[in-house]
Amino acid sequence: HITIHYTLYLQSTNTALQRIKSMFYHAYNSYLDNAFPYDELRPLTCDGQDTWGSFSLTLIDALDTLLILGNHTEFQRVASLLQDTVDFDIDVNASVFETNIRVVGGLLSAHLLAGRAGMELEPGWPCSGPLLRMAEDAARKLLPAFQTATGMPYGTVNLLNGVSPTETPVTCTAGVGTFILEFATLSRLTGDETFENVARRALRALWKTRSDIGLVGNHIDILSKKWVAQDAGIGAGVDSYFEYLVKGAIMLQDEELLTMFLEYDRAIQNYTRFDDWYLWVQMHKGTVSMPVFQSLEAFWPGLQSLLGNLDSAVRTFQNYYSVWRQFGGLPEFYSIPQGYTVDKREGYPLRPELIESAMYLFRATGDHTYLQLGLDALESIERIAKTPCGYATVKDLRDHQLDNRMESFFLAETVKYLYLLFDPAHFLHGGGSEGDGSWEEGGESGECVLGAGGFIFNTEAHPLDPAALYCCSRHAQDQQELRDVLLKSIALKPGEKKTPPLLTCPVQPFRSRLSILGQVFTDNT
Ligand code: DMJ
Repeated sequence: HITIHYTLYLQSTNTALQRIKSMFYHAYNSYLDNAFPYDELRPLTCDGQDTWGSFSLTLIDALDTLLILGNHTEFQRVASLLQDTVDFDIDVNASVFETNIRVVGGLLSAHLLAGRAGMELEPGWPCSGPLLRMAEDAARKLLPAFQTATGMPYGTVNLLNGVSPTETPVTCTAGVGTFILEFATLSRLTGDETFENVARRALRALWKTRSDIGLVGNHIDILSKKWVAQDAGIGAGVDSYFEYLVKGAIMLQDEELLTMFLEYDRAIQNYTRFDDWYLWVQMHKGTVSMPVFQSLEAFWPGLQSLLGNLDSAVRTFQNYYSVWRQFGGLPEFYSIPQGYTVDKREGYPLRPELIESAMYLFRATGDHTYLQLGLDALESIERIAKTPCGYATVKDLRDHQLDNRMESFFLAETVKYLYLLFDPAHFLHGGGSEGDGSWEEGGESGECVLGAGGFIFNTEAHPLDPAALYCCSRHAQDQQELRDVLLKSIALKPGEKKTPPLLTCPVQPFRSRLSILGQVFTDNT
């Protein structure tokens, strides 16, 4: 019985993986044929448009999905194409948040996966490389937004001229607190601490603005630190702030970030959770302001599972899945007391969050309910959203009207999480389906053991490798130690003794370290 069940299971997951690949290529090829170099495909008119900037956003966002689906040659082609065609020196007002999660995150992830894709790597990789330089280039364009008295960033920046003097100082909470993953990655790979520092400064400033009952609102004036929208919840405008506290804590092994999250979580559970739904409440009083479930909130069970809060994650997922079953998708807003959609928020722009949670929960529990959600999602998207030119935002889940838009997160996140849900042995889950196992060597003489510590997905589903961060920052630290030792040896005064630095596991070859640190064997350790 077990063998038959297992064989059937494998057959159905293989079929699902093939269907997901076809879904990806239907949209991807159509983007290339009809929309490139614009940011997005318009799936009803079969053409393209710039939306979040003018940087072929869909291609940057989809780049790592190509590799994850096993297409190394196309990954290599697109990685080179983007280097030749994308220019961030443009007079465009861009969202600091979206540019960070989609462009910086997408390029960082592609850079870190370039080794697996068989790209030719420059000697310093993963601590240097062309895609890393592009990511850094894009992130530098965002830095002027952080030059505020509070350290909290403006929401929009002109990529050529910096922040406009007329720019509004009102930013959403997620727009202040969703940088640490990409910016710490940049800093630790390149050795330039600026990025991580500005992200941390913004996080600490935001933390200080929480209410007496431990909640944050939805929009804040980053200059006066006044909360302009005081609804506290886990959805739109806030979501990825909490996500980055948890994932930042894991990726950077950072207790400060975890402490912040756990304190928020206590207040969230206390004031906003009812029957495993999460509502919106007034941030100072804790009184309910909106008894609504938003589709963006569906990332929460996945995040809870990362923290080990499985029971509550499973129950919340069931609530959200019941909404999916009711409509064949998640409406943007769902009124919990009425059990129905909210006026003007009936759409489903092919968002990934419920599928993302299903992926985490399937890994944590092995329960096939989560695969069933995956099949339901595949079926719905094929039936409701497919057009001859791609997949379209569902304008209204009640009558299946469509909008002429395919957001770049469809290929970056929705398709990727679906694929990873049905491939639990994928290398991103620590499995060995990609040939030689779950890790690879990198760095000078192959001292970096990459991928061995698992991957952290940024909020746009771009996987980041904590091992690479560790390896590059250790490499820089070791080089500094060597420089210090050399300088000290040169500058020794007569009679002064050399004091070797504390020994750490070397990142550079031991022999080169030994040639300078020969004295390590002469002391009594
Ligand atoms: C994506 O850009 C990211 O997941 C973001 O955190 C929220 N919105 C979309 C997907 O719904």
